[in-house]
This record gives sequence, structure tokens and C-alpha cells, in this order.
Amino acid sequence: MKFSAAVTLLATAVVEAHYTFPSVGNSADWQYVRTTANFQSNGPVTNVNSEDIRCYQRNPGTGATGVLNVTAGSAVPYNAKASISHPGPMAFYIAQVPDGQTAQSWDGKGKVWSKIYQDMPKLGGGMTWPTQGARSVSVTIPKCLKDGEYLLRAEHIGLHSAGSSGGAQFYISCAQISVSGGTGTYSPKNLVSFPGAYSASDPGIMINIYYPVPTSYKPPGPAAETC
Ligand SMILES: *[C@@H]1O[C@H](CO)[C@@H](O)[C@H](O)[C@H]1NC(C)=O
Ligand SMILES: [Cu+2]
Repeated sequence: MKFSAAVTLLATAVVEAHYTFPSVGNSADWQYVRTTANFQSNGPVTNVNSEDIRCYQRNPGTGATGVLNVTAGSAVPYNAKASISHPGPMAFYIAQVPDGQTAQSWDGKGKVWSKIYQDMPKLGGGMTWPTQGARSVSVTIPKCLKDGEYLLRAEHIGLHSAGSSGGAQFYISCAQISVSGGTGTYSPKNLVSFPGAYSASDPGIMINIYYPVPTSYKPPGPAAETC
């Protein structure tokens, strides 16, 4: 009995090392966020060329049931479960749902994603990441967006074992949102596709963050766009 309890504890500890991004605001898990393939395992995507790098969906083609109403310019808390337990950068991308599709039906394929948020580490003596241990990251939905439906993609990259190709761990999900109150002037300069935006050898993806301690960091993908 004692032995099996110890094994269970160990298994739990391993699972808790990983995480998901299952909800926005105060909503239920997977109400507005598309259920990810790791909803039970919490495991990461490690192949940047796989379809999983887009929204990591458990059932591609099947959206979440809800669409969250968001006012342009407001902040949306995007929640991690249990917490962002690995060191690395956090980014958010957004893509407008095209005519003839809905936030529930659209697959998000093509060069349609723009980055709206990117954090950076503190450097000097070591790399310190602002989201390490966080249970929620707040993202401001640009005031200048056109009203309509969007997919909002959350991405945290665990860099603790990223020193060799395929070692970075991508924790991803996509929320379905409907934006109102936007001024409509948003015109992103850099639209990217997933897969397509990243290479396994990008310096922000294949990097040993411990030794030698990096003196700079270049996040993968385009720069975050502003209004
Ligand atoms: C979201 O907005 C739509 C359109 O404005 C409205 O019909 C709907 O009731 C809103 N949903 C919620 C949950 O507030
Ligand atoms: Cu992990």
C-alpha cells in the first residue's frame, strides 16, 4: 500500500510539471477554449511543423461551444492549469474569422495570424521569465480591431530542455472570441501561419537557457503588433 501510494505521488508530480490553457476569464474549462489534445496528459507540442502547433486541438474541425464577447481595448485573463511551471516566453496571436465561417467552425489555416503580445525575460546573471509560476496571463485585445469573431491563440514555450532540436515544449490553446467596440484600423504588418511561423532551429526555440547564460533573447515569430 505504501509503495503504490508513493508511485501515485510520483506520477502526479510528473504530470503537474506540464500544463494547459483551458479557460478565459471566469468561464469553465473548454467553454470558450477549444479542447486540446493534452487536456488530460497536459503534455506539450514539440514539433513546430505539425498541425498541433496551431491550436493543439483534440478534435480538429470541432470548435468549443461558446464564443466569448470581448470589448476591444479590454484585457482578457487567459488561465493556465495548474500553472506555468516551466521557464519561457508567453505570446498571444489573433486571427479574424473570414466571411462564411464562424469562430466555432473555422480551422485557422493560412497566413492569418498576427502577434499581439510578447513578453521578454529579465537578463543578467540568469534568465527570469515574467510568467514563471503564473496561473493567468492578461492579454489586452487591441482597441483598433475590426468588430467580428476571432481566434485568440495562447502560446507558452517551455525552454528548460530546449538546448537540442525538438526540445522546446509548446503549450497552446485557442479561444473563440467576438470583438465589439473596435475602431477598425488594425492592419498587421506580419501575418504568419501555423505551422509555418517557426523553425525548430529558430534561436528563440533551440536555446540552452542555463549554460552559457544567454545575454539576449530573440522570441520566435514576428514582432508584436500595436494599434
Ligand atoms: C454576446 O453578444 C451577442 C451580440 O451582441 C449577444 O447576442 C449575446 O447575448 C452576448 N452574449 C453574452 C453571453 O453576453
Ligand atoms: Cu512540463
